Amino acid sequence: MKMKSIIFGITGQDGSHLADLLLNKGYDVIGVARRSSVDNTQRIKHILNHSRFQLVEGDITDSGSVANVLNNYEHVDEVYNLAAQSHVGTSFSQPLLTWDITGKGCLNILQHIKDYMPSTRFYQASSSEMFGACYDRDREGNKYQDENTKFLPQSPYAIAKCAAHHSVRLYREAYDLHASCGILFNHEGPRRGDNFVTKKVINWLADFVHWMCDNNVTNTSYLESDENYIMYNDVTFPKLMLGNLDSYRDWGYAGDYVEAMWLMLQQDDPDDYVICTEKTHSIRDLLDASFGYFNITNWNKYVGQDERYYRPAEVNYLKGKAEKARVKLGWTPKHDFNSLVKLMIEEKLNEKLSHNDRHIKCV
Ligand code: NAP
Ligand code: F7E
Repeated sequence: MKMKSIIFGITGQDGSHLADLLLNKGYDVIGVARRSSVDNTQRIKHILNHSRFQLVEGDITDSGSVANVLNNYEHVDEVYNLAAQSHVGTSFSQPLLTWDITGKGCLNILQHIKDYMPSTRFYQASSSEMFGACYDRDREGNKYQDENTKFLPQSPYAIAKCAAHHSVRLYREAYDLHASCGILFNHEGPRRGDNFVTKKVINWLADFVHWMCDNNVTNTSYLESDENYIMYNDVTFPKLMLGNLDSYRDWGYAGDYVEAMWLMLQQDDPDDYVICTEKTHSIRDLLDASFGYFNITNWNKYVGQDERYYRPAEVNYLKGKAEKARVKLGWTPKHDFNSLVKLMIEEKLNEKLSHNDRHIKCV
């Protein structure tokens, strides 16, 4: 029989990748998107007319809306909750909204599943941000986080994710639901939102390289810079403004990570799994790799720091251990940090080339 799934958060990075995966596996996919005054379907344009895909309106902060969506379908095999206010920085300025969406939203879905569709399998998008300031050490003294590491959340986002995570555990144990959490470390790709650090750096670089081409800058040594701008003769380009450059993240590719979500729901027993690459890099490493792609070594000349992008509390170090996922799910990531950066840059350059026919290989 054909499998049926519902994805909350369909318009987001992961929702779009997961829909691709499930459609390829032959599922019927119902994607839930909240009402928006502008088109929010950019990432799912390619599947909107797919015969097994249906887009419906719904908002996870409204339990009536969640019920309307879920009541509309019979024999739903799997529900994925990927919906969230997912920006950590924004969660400091909008903590209550973040709580309602990222924390309470999950409970709205869980409660409905418990009451009306207890045999449906449920996936919750938990996050490595829940570890916050906590880590363990291996025998060599290296820091890592896995399923046994304590949570010490450092943002309203992470607190909301912890609440959702514990709700899933409780409902699994108390009501015998097949409900699992993927504790996913940072994952990125060409569909990543523009205000996350990887995408922000790569978008800026693509624009900068185009600016150099447009102005016939054939060698970066001709460029000068001040606090805010890069200068060439009488033309200027704004510097890349970032916040903390010293945090470390375990970055993987979103397309690999949605595979792990699906695998969790195929297991006989529900459980929680850490999903990561087991490697960590700083924001400085990200700058080395992405500027390095264009053979620009001295990125300090082009990058500034701005108070606005610092957070009131930071997660300094994330590096996961995915042994449980490797052993139980048979999951391993296909992309590493360098191939991820290359993939994101090349997709961005292709996108720009298809918008206007300019050549950017002049550096
Ligand atoms: P994303 O691109 O920000 O997508 C979030 C999705 O949630 C969007 O479709 C958004 O809709 C939707 N949404 C927000 N508020 C909603 C509401 N009230 N009702 C219904 N839908 C709502 O995030 P992502 O990177 O795909 O991440 C997917 C999930 O994994 C999120 O829960 C995130 O917190 C979690 N996570 C992400 C990472 C990562 O590195 N990407 C790591 C760990 C965990 P709009 O398009 O209308 O905004
Ligand atoms: O920041 C630093 C920033 O916003 C990464 C979400 O998907 O992954 C993501 O959360 C690091 C932080 O991701 C800028 O301070 C410096 O240390 O790309 P990010 P995040 O906060 O790690 C987790 C696992 C999730 O669950 C979240 O949903 O980069 N940083 N300068 C900056 N970050 C941003 N955004 N912008 C800057 O200018």
